[in-house]
Amino acid sequence: MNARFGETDFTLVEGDITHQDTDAIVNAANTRLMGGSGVDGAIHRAGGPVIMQECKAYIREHGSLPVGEAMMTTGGQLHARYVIHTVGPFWHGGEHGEPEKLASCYRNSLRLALDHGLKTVAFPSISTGVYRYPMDRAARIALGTIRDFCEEHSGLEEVRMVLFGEAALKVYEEALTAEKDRKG
Ligand code: AR6
Repeated sequence: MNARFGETDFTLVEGDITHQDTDAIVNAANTRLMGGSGVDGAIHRAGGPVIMQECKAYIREHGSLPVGEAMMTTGGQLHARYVIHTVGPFWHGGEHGEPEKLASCYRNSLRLALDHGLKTVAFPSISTGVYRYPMDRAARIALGTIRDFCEEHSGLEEVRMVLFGEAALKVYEEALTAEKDRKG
């Protein structure tokens, strides 16, 4: 399913984030950038040790990456040249700033991509695995934030969301239909 947000093509696809051929893929990381399961584990496995080396160097220099922030490493052996690491919020019921923090993940990742002159970016559904953010709520935030950013900034050719499995894709497709109805 596709949409046009400002000058940017937006696409929803089912698949594996590590297989994407975009300039950058986004990692659903943790504040210590130490790797983990889910997307994080898959990216480090597929990209090789150079990504972890760069994450460790970043932590030594800057300390932990706060929730909602983003940093970038190279992509190692991935098709994507870069990995943007962002830390989603853990779901504590929605009254602890989770929506704002999740929106920051998408905004800061897109800003980083633009600042580095990248044209195409692929996101997974941040926070909806280990961090237990309800998928339908996360989808609304992801789509609304990406749309607002792309309508305010030119330079990105494609933003892709890569959903793991048919059920996740369906949730995002319904959210995209609602988003189109909301804003036209
Ligand atoms: N490609 C695309 N999506 C995937 C893939 C994949 N290869 N694998 C899982 N997903 P998660 P989080 C989906 O847990 O919730 C890690 O341990 C998955 O079905 O990867 O932000 C980190 O180190 C889910 O919908 O990220 C952190 O500690 C979504 O990607 C913590 O987990 C996100 O699931 C971050 O948790």
